[in-house]
Amino acid sequence: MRIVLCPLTAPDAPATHSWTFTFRQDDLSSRRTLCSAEGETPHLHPPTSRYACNRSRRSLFGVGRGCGTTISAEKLAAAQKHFQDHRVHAPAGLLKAKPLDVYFHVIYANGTLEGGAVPDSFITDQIQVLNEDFASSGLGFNLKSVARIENAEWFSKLGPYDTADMDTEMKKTYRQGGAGDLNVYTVGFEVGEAQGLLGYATFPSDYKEFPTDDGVVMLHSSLPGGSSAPYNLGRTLTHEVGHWVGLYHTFEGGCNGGDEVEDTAPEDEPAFGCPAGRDTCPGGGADPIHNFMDYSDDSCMTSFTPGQITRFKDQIATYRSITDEIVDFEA
Ligand SMILES: [Ca+2]
Ligand SMILES: [Ca+2]
Ligand SMILES: [Zn+2]
Repeated sequence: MRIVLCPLTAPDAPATHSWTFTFRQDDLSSRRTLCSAEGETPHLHPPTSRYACNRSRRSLFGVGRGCGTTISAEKLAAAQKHFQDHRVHAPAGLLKAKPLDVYFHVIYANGTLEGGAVPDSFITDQIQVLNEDFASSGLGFNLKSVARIENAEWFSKLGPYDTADMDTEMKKTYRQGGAGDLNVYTVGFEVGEAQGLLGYATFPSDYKEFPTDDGVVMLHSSLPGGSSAPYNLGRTLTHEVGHWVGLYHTFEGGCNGGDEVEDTAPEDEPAFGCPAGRDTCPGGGADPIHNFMDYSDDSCMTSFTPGQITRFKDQIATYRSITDEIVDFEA
């Protein structure tokens, strides 16, 4: 049994009361989800808990980024221990590996933009944003192929915890490449528990056990040019690829700091909008609201820190075999 803790402070709860919801998944293949408020007996799919767990504030309160990538404190600690024990240290400086191949999969319901039939220009613009956002690390992305798949049910209902296992089925059918190849699927997250999500991703350390699951699923209208303002400048994919290369949310672990990166200030809860100067935790200066791994608006997100870049270069060297290529020096 895998347990995913998903801390969230509800605005109508007493200020001192932090709600912790608990996922209990029997196994990854069934993705059955049990949620409960802390201290309650878990029960299957209670709407408010599920909203909170899966969709964070965007869905609960109609505002805010919804990222479905969650990890329990226990699993994070185990993953971090494994990383420390097996860490491959990438050389300092820009990563010199060749650009990663990106396999894009457009799941659509019909031929309209609302139905998920995004034009090629949205996708090429998205790859450009991704390359710009990761440029300071040296990591690059090369669009290898775009597959267009008509499936109204997947488009509408597929999500990280869908009980019908559409996520698993889709990836099993269409995923391409190996550990160092990025597969991106665009869907609608229209109904059910995934409604309101912007995206979710798998972590590098999960690849070995669940290779077919590997990749990013994202909302089609969050592509650059899409209709999901203020989340339509391409930062959903930057954020999700941040997870895919091994980064956690900047607010992971709250003020105790849990993202395993020294130079990101601890943050008590996700930031929404662009609250300049917000400072929710003692020490470390203001909250990292401009970081790609927070929940701020796309226009507010501008950077990874050097510590995050060091971490993800080592994560992808360790778990995705993405390493600097041997450079021939002139004598
Ligand atoms: Ca930190
Ligand atoms: Ca602070
Ligand atoms: Zn996220």
